[in-house]
Amino acid sequence: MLYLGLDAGTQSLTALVIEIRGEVRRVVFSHTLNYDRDLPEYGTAAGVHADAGGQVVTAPPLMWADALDRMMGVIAAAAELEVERIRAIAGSAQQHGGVYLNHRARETLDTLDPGTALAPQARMIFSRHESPVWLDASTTMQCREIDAAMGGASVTRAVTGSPAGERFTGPQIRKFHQEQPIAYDATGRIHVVSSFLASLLAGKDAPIDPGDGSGMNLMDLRANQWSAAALDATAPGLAAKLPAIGDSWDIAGTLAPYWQKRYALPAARVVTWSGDNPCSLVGTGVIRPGIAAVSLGTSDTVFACTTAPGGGAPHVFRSPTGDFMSMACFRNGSLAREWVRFEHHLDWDAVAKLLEKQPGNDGYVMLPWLEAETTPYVRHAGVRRFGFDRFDTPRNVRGLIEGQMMAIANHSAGVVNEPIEKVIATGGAAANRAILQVMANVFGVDVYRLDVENSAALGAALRAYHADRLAAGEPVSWKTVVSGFTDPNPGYRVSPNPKHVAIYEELRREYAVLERLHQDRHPIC
Ligand code: ADP
Ligand code: XUL
Repeated sequence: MLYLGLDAGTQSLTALVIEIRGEVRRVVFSHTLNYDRDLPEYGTAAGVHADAGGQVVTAPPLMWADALDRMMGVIAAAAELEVERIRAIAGSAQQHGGVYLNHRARETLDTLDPGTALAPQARMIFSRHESPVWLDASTTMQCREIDAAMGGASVTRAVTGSPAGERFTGPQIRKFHQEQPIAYDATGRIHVVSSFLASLLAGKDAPIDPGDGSGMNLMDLRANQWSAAALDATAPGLAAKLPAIGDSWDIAGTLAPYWQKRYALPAARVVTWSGDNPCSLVGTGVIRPGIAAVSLGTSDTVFACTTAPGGGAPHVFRSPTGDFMSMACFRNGSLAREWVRFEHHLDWDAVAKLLEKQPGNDGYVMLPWLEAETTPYVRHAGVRRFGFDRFDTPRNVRGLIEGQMMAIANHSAGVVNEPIEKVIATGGAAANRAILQVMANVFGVDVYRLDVENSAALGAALRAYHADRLAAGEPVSWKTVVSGFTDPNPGYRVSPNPKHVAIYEELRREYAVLERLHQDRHPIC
């Protein structure tokens, strides 16, 4: 049997097909479309449109639909794939982004013409042509209003799993309602990116899964239902605009006639999609407590599986396995690493050499907040340097990476909630062994990289397998689902250097103090 996992990331759409046949468990196909490179007509940079100040960050939802259409064409044409063996399709998408559909969208999507590409047909279905994405930081006022209406940030957090957050769908909906009330009224359905793409595949309104639903500030985390209080605090008439919440393993439908006819694809089951972080939890095999998964993508995230929603994590989501996942998200991930690399005219090998050369023990520290940061909450963007200036290339490189790793490690304590046994590293920058060495030294435990690079796409494919077997009346445990795909490869193990662990233990305390002192201040330089 073949299972297709799609991951609609910030910068690209990836498809990954796995084969599961008896003892055979392998990845048989993988392909990525990069929005900037492969869909240049949408004019995105790093997958988004940002305003000059970087506060308002959006992407055209039509681009995501178009990319999905092109990807299904690529899959159908792949000589190495027997597409008729695809049993089920599940997906993963960047979290938080809202897709606003008008009242005519349903009818348009029900009657798609397989003789024409999707984009020209879908052009008219949106009541908002630019979707705010998770990088948007323009809803501070709405967050305050929502928290106040809920009875305080701690109440919003207790109910929905997170305090009102700028990038979360609910505050973004509130801002849309306040600034464009007519367009809000013209909105018949508000999806998240994951449920929007699942709806396109299934040809009907797909549910939002609890994993991605908990990234909205709208869902009651314990009940897996919309919270009436959160909806009331957000915008009028919202309940009627939201799709249902379904289980992560629900079958949203069968691949719609458009796809079957246009690309000669089979009547595969379309499984409810989830967010990229919840999918990565499955794709990294982090299905039990005690393991920290660190994803070094556009943003950096650290997450862990927990059996109860408590703890000190900035965010608690539902996991697509039915448990909970705790998470912290760092906005200054790869974009900040790219910045220091360009600023100092380095390629990744040169960055790695600098990281290998100088251990961080001569008293310099950088708070790596090139952009306004989410963990900890930092409103005033700007890196803060202590003990060096902006011309010192080695210290800028080390300072940034070490600062990022120390922040991740310090904030992991509340996420994992128990001693960390090991770290699983994923995402684009996990390809850089020198960065993983700094991570191992800072955490003081072994860091593993997985064989499959896109853990969100793999997680989606594995979720397709799990849901398909469940629907067929032959349920498979999560342990069995992930086995053979997410076992850490010992060849990719990076072990800590005890001397550096001792240095970082002290530096981490210093970093935490500086972080507290400066998070509310303007940068000095
Ligand atoms: P996302 O899924 O969030 O779009 P990825 O996980 O694909 O992002 O990561 C993409 C990022 O990986 C790029 O922006 C780039 O900065 C980073 N990257 C790629 N190769 C390396 C490397 N060798 N060292 C450090 N970072 C790298
Ligand atoms: C998580 C978050 C990001 C996006 C990026 O809260 O904002 O990790 O999901 O894909």
